[in-house]
Amino acid sequence: MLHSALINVMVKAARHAGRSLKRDLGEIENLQVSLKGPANFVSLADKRAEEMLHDDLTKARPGYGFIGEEGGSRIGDDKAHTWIVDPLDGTTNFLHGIPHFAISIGLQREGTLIAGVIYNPANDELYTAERGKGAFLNDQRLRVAGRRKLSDTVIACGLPHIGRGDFELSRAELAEIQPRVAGLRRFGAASLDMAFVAAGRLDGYWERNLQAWDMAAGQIILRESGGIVSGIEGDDDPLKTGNVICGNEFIHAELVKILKPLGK
Ligand code: 2AM
Ligand code: CA
Ligand code: CA
Ligand code: CA
Repeated sequence: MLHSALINVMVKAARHAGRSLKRDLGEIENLQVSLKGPANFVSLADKRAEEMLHDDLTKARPGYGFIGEEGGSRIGDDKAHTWIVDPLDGTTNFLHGIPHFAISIGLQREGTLIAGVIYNPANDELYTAERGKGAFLNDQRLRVAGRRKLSDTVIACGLPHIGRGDFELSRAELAEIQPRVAGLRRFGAASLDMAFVAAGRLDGYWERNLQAWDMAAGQIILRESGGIVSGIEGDDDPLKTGNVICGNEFIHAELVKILKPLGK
């Protein structure tokens, strides 16, 4: 797989931080877990990985802005470009030894996503995309699934937990979606949920109350796989609203039709 120079920079940084996460996964008991809020965990693993990503990306592209979950924003001299980084998406899985988590790196130019990389070091799955050039899982070109009937689909969602989200709204969403689909899943890492839709493993995914770093890379990988990504309104920007619905054009539309009225 021949990557562009830009994707190479992102992949090298992701693999470097991925090795750190893999080491840390082997000694979870030493990771000094702390709470940023109720059930909002952060550990040395998140912080180490973010520092490595910040250093590698900044060395390769000096001046680019950087938004990371654990470091907040840093403004650079180059006002056009901004990295949007989640050093460890799926911290709760990670801290439980569940090998379903990822590093997520998105790049915006003048407010438009131009590249994305999502990497799960536990199974070495690497998702890449560049605007106009398609999306890939390792060497394989990605395309969203073609199913058109909700009754044939496997859909993933996010669920609120202690300290985050609207439980009543979530129950209303599940009550509508669950009886209409072939399978409902909750994996716990938003970036990988989006990557799975891009790869056609999942037919759709929705979640509320996310942050830009959960979705930036996923958004461009999905679009380059022929998928549709929006907020719950159907035409809003997930990076602004923090809500996301994705799927192929048919399943995306079906999910919007059901979920949009519930949030009112
Ligand atoms: P994280 O592991 O990087 O925190 C699971 O539903 C998804 O929601 C994960 O991608 C997770 O990202 C994110 N998430 C978990 N807790 C969160 C919180 N308190 N606020 C915002 N996003 C959160
Ligand atoms: Ca977090
Ligand atoms: Ca995240
Ligand atoms: Ca994170």
